[in-house]
Amino acid sequence: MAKKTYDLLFKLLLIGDSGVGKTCILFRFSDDAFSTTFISTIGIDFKIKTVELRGKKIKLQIWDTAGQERFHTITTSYYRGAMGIMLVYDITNEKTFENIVKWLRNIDEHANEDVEKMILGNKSDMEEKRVVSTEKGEAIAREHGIRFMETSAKANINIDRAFSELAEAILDKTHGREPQDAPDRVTVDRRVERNSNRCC
Ligand SMILES: Nc1nc2c(ncn2[C@@H]2O[C@H](COP(=O)(O)OP(=O)(O)OP(=O)(O)O)[C@@H](O)[C@H]2O)c(=O)[nH]1
Ligand SMILES: [Mg+2]
Repeated sequence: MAKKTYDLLFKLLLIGDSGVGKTCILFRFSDDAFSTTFISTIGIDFKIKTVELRGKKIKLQIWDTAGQERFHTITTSYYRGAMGIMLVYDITNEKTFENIVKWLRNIDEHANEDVEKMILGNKSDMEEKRVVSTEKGEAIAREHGIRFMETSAKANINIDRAFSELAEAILDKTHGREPQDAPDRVTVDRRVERNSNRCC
């Protein structure tokens, strides 16, 4: 029998304007690395990292979307499967903060209703170039009842913490649920599900 290497699988999604640092946040979290070269994401990409929370091994499958408008159709098609979404803006770029409401609207339109959300104000290492205050970030998060954190992929500030908090919030919700694709137990479950869903 195949050995199960994790207890739960959580699917997370990173969204936000192009250039705010989504790929760098993910790269810091998964590989503990950072690059100053900006290579804009084409379409969508993902990375896997397993973390341990409250004695459970949780496999995080993290989808990194392209912020560029031209990929909007493909990226929004990934919202539905997400259990947690990180909305990222850049504290040195006002426009990316203003667009947070636009990204929130996208979530309302395309994601599951019970998706866990978190707003991240990234590039907090660039204090001298800051144009969005911490208070403004906190206020918009409070207004929408969402968690908030300022991060820096470059200086490795709050990156692990952000993913842990989001995963913990999902864990609180899904507590006790079985893994979705553990190789040693899906066969029977999937068949039952497929038969019961057949409608035509
Ligand atoms: N100073 C600083 N620069 C950062 C930080 N995070 C990312 N950057 C820089 O910002 C630029 C864009 O980062 P990306 O992670 O590629 O941005 P993105 O949000 O993935 O952009 P798209 O893929 O186009 O949506 C790069 O030049 C990074 O080096 C940070 O925390 N601090
Ligand atoms: Mg990217």
